[in-house]
Amino acid sequence: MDGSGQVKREKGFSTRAIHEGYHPADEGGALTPPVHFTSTFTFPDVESAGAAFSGEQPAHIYSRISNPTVDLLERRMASLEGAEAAVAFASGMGAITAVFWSLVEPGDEILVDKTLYGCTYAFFNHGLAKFGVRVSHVDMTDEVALETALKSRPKIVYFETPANPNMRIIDIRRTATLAGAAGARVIVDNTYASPCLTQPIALGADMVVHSATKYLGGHGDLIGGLACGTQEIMDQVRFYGLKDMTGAALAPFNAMLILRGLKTLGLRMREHSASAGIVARFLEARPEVANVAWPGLESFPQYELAARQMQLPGGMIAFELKAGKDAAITFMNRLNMIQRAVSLGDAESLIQHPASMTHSTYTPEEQAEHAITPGLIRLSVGLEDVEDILADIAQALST
Ligand code: 7XF
Repeated sequence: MDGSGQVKREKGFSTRAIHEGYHPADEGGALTPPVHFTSTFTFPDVESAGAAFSGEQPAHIYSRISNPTVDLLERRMASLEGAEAAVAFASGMGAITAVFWSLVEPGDEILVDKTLYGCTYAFFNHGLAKFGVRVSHVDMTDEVALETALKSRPKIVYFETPANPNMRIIDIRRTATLAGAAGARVIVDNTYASPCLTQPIALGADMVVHSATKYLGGHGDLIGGLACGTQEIMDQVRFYGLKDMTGAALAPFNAMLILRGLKTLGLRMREHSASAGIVARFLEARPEVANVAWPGLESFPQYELAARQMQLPGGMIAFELKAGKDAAITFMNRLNMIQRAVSLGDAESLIQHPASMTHSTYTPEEQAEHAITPGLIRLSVGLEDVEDILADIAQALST
């Protein structure tokens, strides 16, 4: 309670996405935060520079390590993910690689889900594995298989939910409980859901990573990444993973664009979800379509888990045509408005073929093993009028 007898509560998600961490009065009344275009920071004397370098006196030193504009984005994202701290990166892969270089050593085992974004899969299996880290894959939707895999006591448990590209949902609370009991840290790639729809840390995860290129930025005009977690781990990730191992620092201009994107994240996710629901139901009713994976469909195998774990089902759909891969490619080539492109979460609807595009880092045998089917189509439902999205799909299916 405060003096007025009101119960104090944390401000809402969109309010924090707009205001968190910034006070116009500190910047001459400027409504929007200034962008600090600077590579380095000056010191009045060498002694204070030394105190900053030793960590005795916190200060910005050099923009590969920290920058006031990037710092504001990090504070805002930490708030939205319910984390103590966050670190921003030049890309989602920058975030993922810096986190792993910071936390694993040769001989460690990491346990990762069956389906991962193609470059994450390549980093684990071709990158980390080369440096003596054991990478084990398990289907984390299968509790028995997960419990068995945890018996070898991996250091880290890592998954995406919904998974790119096939929309499998992992139960964060259950996985975090089992992993925690086995002494593993849990890291969730929250790119598909965004913190607006899923809050992994509140469900027991230790860390969250993002490709900010997607819903967080939201406008297809930048590449960026974020990691969120405890202050202690984020310090390690910043002062080792970012500073020394990857150098994948986010530019202040891109931090400003992501800050601008975050202001409308709630608004956009509600619209993406609403339109995706209409598109998913339309696809499901079409005779040419074999199956549709969208977490809000009653036919979705993990419908109840998704309803429990996600505020809304989101804007991503995966589907297959009855006539298979060649028909899928012909269908995609016939689209007029919906753009054939990788990436997702933009205002423009984007469609792509995971087997030959985002997930071509898997061999065909690996794709078969990891539930990435040859005819799978991935659609990121944009913010255009939904009637126009439906009309484009209808003409491409039927001509
Ligand atoms: O380094 P990026 O900002 O592109 O982010 C990497 C990344 C990390 N996690 C997930 C779940 C992702 O989807 C991505 C990037 N995926 C894009 C896509 O699936 O279309 C990349 C285009 S190849």
